[in-house]
Amino acid sequence: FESTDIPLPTFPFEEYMIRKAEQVNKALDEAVVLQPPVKIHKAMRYSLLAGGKRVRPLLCIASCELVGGDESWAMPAACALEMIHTMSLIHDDLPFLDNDERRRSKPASHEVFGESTAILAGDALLSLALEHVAVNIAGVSPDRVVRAIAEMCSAIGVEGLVGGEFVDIASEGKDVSLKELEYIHVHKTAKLLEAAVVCGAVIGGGNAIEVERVRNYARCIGLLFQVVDDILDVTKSSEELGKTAGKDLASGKATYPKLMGIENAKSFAGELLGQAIEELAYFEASKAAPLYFLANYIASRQN
Ligand code: GRG
Repeated sequence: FESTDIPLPTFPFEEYMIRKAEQVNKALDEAVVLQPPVKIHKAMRYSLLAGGKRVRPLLCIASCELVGGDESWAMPAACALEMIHTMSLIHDDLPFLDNDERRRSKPASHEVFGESTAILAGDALLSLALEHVAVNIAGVSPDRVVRAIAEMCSAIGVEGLVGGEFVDIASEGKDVSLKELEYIHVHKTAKLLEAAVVCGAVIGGGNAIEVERVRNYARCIGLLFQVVDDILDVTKSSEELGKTAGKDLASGKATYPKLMGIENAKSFAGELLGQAIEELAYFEASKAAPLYFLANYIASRQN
């Protein structure tokens, strides 16, 4: 489902991703200092610095730069988004939620530090995220900072991650309709990706039209992210099927391929990618290139 009919601008995307991810990793490393009480700080750093594609920070920075902002303005928000994402993964892996022993190719936080420390490390990352934005954004007017924080909070709470997780848990063992599946994915996955690009555009000084365009772009790639995830679950090699994909299939969890068939799920992914790219047509192509390639990366990723 690559958008083969749309000409690719020339852009060193891989180099861009590596460079930006390095900057983000450095900023994250500096944001959580190892200090007493050591165990909880270790747990926070363990999960935050355990790898990860850094998609949300990259979206935030790319969106800020798209509307003429500077990377340094967006960096505290980019780090905050990764802290929020990481805390949601720590909590999601807990035995009473998804009960996953591994995350980002390493033992899950609760396996290493115990459940209570994992819960508290997640809580600490969440509050640090918001504090980090409020305290560390420099050179940006306070009203933009407040708007960015509000956008993040809405992606965290019942209109976002919490709401999506709640409905996901509530629908366990039941037949899930396509509409319910979309609700879960929009809230569990798409909202934080949306917050990432919107925060970037707001911090970068984007006008209302620009913010709306990137918001629409993000809504498409957010859902695309999950549709692709579901397709990967089906198409992963049989060797990998013993792990996460196998678990999802065995648990009878609803997925796009299950509800609409693999071919329809692939077409849906193609449509979402096309729509996302259409939203970017509003911007100068050279400036929109990072977001353009990020959408293609999400569509064609293999993990
Ligand atoms: C936010 C207060 C609060 C609580 C958390 C547990 C929970 C509520 C929500 C679950 C959220 C969740 C685990 C959503 C799935 C998100 C997702 C698509 C994860 C995979 O993202 P990638 O592929 O992972 O970007 P990496 O490791 O690359 O960062």
